[in-house]
Amino acid sequence: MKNKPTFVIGDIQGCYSEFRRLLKIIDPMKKNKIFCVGDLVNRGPYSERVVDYVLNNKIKSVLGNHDLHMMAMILGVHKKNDNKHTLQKILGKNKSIKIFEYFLKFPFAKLIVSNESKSLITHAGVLPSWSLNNVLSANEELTEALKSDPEKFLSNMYSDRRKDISKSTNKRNRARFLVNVFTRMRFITKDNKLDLQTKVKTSSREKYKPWFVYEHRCLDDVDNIVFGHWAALNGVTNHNFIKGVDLGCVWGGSLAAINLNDKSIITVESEL
Ligand SMILES: [Mn+2]
Repeated sequence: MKNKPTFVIGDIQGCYSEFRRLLKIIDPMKKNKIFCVGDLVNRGPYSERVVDYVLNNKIKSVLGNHDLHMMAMILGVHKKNDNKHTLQKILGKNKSIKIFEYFLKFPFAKLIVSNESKSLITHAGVLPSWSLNNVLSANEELTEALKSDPEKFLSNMYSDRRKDISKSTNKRNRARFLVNVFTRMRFITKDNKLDLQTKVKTSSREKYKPWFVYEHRCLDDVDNIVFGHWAALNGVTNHNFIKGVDLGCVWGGSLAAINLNDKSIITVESEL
C-alpha cells in the first residue's frame, strides 16, 4: 500500500485564500502531510492569517528570506530598508513573539522521505559541490547559531556576501554566505560565487548560471531537490530531479504544491 503523500507548497507570501483553496484540493480530509518551501509571509495581503493558520495547524516549513526578515522585524534588529513590507498586522500583535518562536524551529534544509523516495527541501537551493552530509551540516551550523543568539544572527545576516567560504572564513561571514545560499541564491559561477542581484530567468553575466544546471553531488544521496524563491522561472528548471515550486502567486501567477510520491504538481490561480 502506498503511504499517504507529502505535499510541498510553494511560496505563499501572505496569499491566504489561495493557500486555503490549495489545501482543500490536496488535503480535504486533513490527513496528508504538508510542508512549505518558505516565504510564508510578506508582499501579499494576508500574512497574519497565513501565520495564524500555520501555527494552529502545526504546519512546518524551511526558512525563506522573507521569513527571516519578519523574524528580524519582530525583534527590531532588521537592517534591510523594506518600505514595501506587508507585515504590519503581525508586528503589532502581542502574539508576535509566539510567531517568532514557532518560526525559530524551522530549518534551512529538510530531508523528507515519502514513499521511499528522498527529497531535499530548501527555499533557494544548495551548492552543487555539497554532498547531502554537507547540506545537513551547513543546516545544523545555521540553525544552532540562530537558536543560540537570534538577535546576533538576524542582525548579522543582512549582507551580500557572495564569495564561497573556506577554512579561514570567520563564523560571521560563513553564516552570511550560507544564509544567502539557502535563502537567496539564483545564479552562481562554477566557483560558487553568487549573483544576488539578478531576479529574472537569465543572467547577463556569462559566468553565472542558475544553481541547478550544475552537476549536484547531493543527488547521489537524494532523489529530488525541491525549492521555491525564484518566481520568474515559473517552475521550469528542465531538470528531472530538481523541481521549482514558486509559481509567483503573489505576483498574479499561481500557488503550487508538489506531491512527493509521484512528483505531480497541483496549482490554484492567484486572486491578485
Ligand atoms: Mn524568497
